[in-house]
Amino acid sequence: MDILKLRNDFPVLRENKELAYLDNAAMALKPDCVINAVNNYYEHYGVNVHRGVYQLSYEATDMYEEARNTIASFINASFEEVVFTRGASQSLNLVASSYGLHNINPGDEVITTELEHHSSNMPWFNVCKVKGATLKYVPLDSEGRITVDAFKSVLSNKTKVVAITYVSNVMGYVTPIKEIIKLAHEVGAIVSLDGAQAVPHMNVDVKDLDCDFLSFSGHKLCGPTGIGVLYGKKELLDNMEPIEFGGDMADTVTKTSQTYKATPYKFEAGTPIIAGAIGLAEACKYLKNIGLDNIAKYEKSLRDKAVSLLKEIDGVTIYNPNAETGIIAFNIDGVHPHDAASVFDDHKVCIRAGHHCAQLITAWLNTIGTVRASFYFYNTEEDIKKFIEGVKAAKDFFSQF
Ligand code: 7TS
Repeated sequence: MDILKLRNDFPVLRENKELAYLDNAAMALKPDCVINAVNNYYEHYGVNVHRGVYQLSYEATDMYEEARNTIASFINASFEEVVFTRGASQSLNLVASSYGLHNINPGDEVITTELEHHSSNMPWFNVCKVKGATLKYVPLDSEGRITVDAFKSVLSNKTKVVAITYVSNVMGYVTPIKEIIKLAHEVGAIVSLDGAQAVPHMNVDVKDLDCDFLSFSGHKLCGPTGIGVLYGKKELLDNMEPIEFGGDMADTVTKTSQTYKATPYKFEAGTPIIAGAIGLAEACKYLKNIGLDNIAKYEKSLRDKAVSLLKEIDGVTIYNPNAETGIIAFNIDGVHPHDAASVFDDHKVCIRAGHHCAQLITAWLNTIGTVRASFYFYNTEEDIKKFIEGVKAAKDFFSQF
């Protein structure tokens, strides 16, 4: 990987040479090829898909459906198994509202964890409340990890759904998901996997994992905002009810009946997110070209270097020193995470502070929030240097008070 060459693909990095962008878990920057693909659609097409009976619309439809093909192959799914959504949150909610509300009954159990982003656990809290089911949490180990043994301790033949993250957006831990999926299937449960922090950073193969659903957002993998994916096994999607109704998803509508198009279209009511899908497909090609294994390895090496430098600074608590991905959660002792973040901003370091929409793990860590630095493939050792200088500056500044 030629990092400096890759960095040159990103207008924001070209225009802000001083910037250390370390908020990649919130959103990844966009390379030229993605911006150009979106612009190309608006500039040369800008028409609706599926409905138009004219050449421009046929071509736009081809581009949109070809995007679905590219994204399907990126995660080793079939074309019909890729539903376009607004993002991971909408995908995760779709599973809960469509599968959950129709398949969960009083007395059933749903398993989730304290490592979830709110978009993963909250929809199932709601399903359990509405349906009289029980939400169970996998006890985390002393490092805050999900282990297979701990998962077994809450799994039972009452378990119907496992709603779980692949990679935590606060701790950066990779869940031992293959074993968990296998165990869940043995008791007849399905697994809704939150891949928002996994798909941009590692090879994810839905067939190999055998997950039932996988949700992720385009914007975290160098794609546009407003586009996401719900992967679902075809036989599950075929048997699920749509939760939004209207244009494009309808088949036949009379005053007394309505039927829907086949999967995936029955879940895509209204004018689709055409430019978003085209941009996301371009992002998938771009990442594939770099190689997801290369990306994972490089990010791990960056975080290991940053953690070892961070450990040398007294008065810093690192919550996930042994994580396997590019996320570091920490606090400067006695400094509110938001106060720390403002000093980082003065040093042109973009990081995130707070609960990161994951209040359960924040409570588990017994803190009000954390400072989070998150790396991507375009980060450099220079960024780490700026980051460490930021930590030292924040520590020095607040030690005056
Ligand atoms: N799941 C995980 C694991 C996430 O990290 C996020 C977003 C979502 C779901 C929701 O994705 P969205 O695109 O629908 O918003 N996480 C973060 C974050 O950590 N900081 O900002 C957004």
